[in-house]
Amino acid sequence: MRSLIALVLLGQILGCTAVSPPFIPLRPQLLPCDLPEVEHAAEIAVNHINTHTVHGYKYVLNRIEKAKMIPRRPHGEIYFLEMDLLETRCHVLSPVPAANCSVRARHEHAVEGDCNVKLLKHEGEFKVLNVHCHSTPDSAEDVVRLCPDCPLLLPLNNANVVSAVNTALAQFNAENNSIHYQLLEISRGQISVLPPATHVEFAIVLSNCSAQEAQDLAQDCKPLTGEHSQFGFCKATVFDHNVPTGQTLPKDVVHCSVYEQQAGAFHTHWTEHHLGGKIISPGIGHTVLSLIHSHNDTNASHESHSAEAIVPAVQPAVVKREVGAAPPLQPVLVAPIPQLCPGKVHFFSLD
Ligand SMILES: *[C@@H]1O[C@H](CO)[C@@H](O)[C@H](O)[C@H]1NC(C)=O
Ligand SMILES: *[C@@H]1O[C@H](CO)[C@@H](O)[C@H](O)[C@H]1NC(C)=O
Ligand SMILES: *[C@@H]1O[C@H](CO)[C@@H](O)[C@H](O)[C@H]1NC(C)=O
Ligand SMILES: *[C@@H]1O[C@H](CO)[C@@H](O)[C@H](O)[C@H]1NC(C)=O
Ligand SMILES: CC(=O)N[C@H]1CO[C@H](CO)[C@@H](O)[C@@H]1O
Repeated sequence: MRSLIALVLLGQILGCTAVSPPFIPLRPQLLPCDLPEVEHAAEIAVNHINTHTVHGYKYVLNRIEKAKMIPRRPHGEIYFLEMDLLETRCHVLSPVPAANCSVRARHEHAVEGDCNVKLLKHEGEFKVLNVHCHSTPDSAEDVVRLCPDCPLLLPLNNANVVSAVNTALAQFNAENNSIHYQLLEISRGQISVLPPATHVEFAIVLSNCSAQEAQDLAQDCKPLTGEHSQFGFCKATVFDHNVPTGQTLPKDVVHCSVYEQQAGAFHTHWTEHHLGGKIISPGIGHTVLSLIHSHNDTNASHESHSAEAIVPAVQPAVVKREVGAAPPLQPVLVAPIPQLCPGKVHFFSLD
């Protein structure tokens, strides 16, 4: 199989494809992961992922694991990429572009996203056809090895996490009696032992109630939608005063950023997604909110599926070439395959 791929690659290098008989099926071609073209495709894919994710954080490209391309009939090419992403500190609601967001450090319990992406390149433009991602936190062992006292991620429905979020949100709301925010999503939760505290991050949405109205009839308060909608994101540290530490604990720290409305953003769907019952508590039992699972574009079905039959398609083509006497090809068949992938690590490796 490896030598077959080598031959296919060599064919490309020598420009043999130009003289390929027309009946040879379209073959996939492995691409070097650091090829500018592949990196460009990955950039488009990551941007797509960030703009279509409704939970958690924006991600940035860490490494391209594998890349291949198949010509598409009648024109264009289909690219398949396997990529590793890393979670940034920017919530998906934040208007800050992912490129400007800092990557979460390993000692904060980093989270990796693994994505398989399919793109169409046509007339020089890449278009994402399909994305499949899942996100996983770094192992607890890795975090502890790097930083024995660093807090680990907890399930998002952990009782301490939920309680800390409620305390923090109440404090934020108490600072402004005229308006009232509701919880949209708990995005992260960690507990530290010294000092005894719960560290949380959560997204909020402006409701139609004042603080007073919220106290009187909380169940009647609903998130404002459409042009009145307003989202924010909070980070808080809530100390556990019940744990005897022999020292006075500081005041709880709550910091929220309320975002300006973003033109053209998909956020109108946000409230529905989170509070309209379409997505049922994504955090239950999980330490991280999952990255988008899939996105599909029905227009993608135009592509030729026969092109994906990798092994059988190559076999007869190789025989044909050998019989067809292309002498310069022979010695190179035994040459080692150059290490094309994975590509460079942009931040740090979680392997
Ligand atoms: C993002 O970074 C670029 C380049 O450093 C800068 O020009 C731009 O203003 C930044 N944008 C935001 C929203 O921070
Ligand atoms: C309270 O909310 C109003 C309306 O958004 C705002 O104008 C005001 O600055 C806020 N006050 C504080 C103390 O946050
Ligand atoms: C908020 O909206 C809900 C649903 O539209 C409504 O029942 C409730 O009375 C509103 N609350 C206030 C204080 O306007
Ligand atoms: C599919 O293609 C049609 C016609 O080109 C276009 O109008 C439509 O917006 C496309 N759908 C998607 C999801 O891109
Ligand atoms: C697997 C999957 O998500 N399929 C969906 C692709 O998109 C079409 C149209 O938007 C849906 O009907 C499918 O369920």
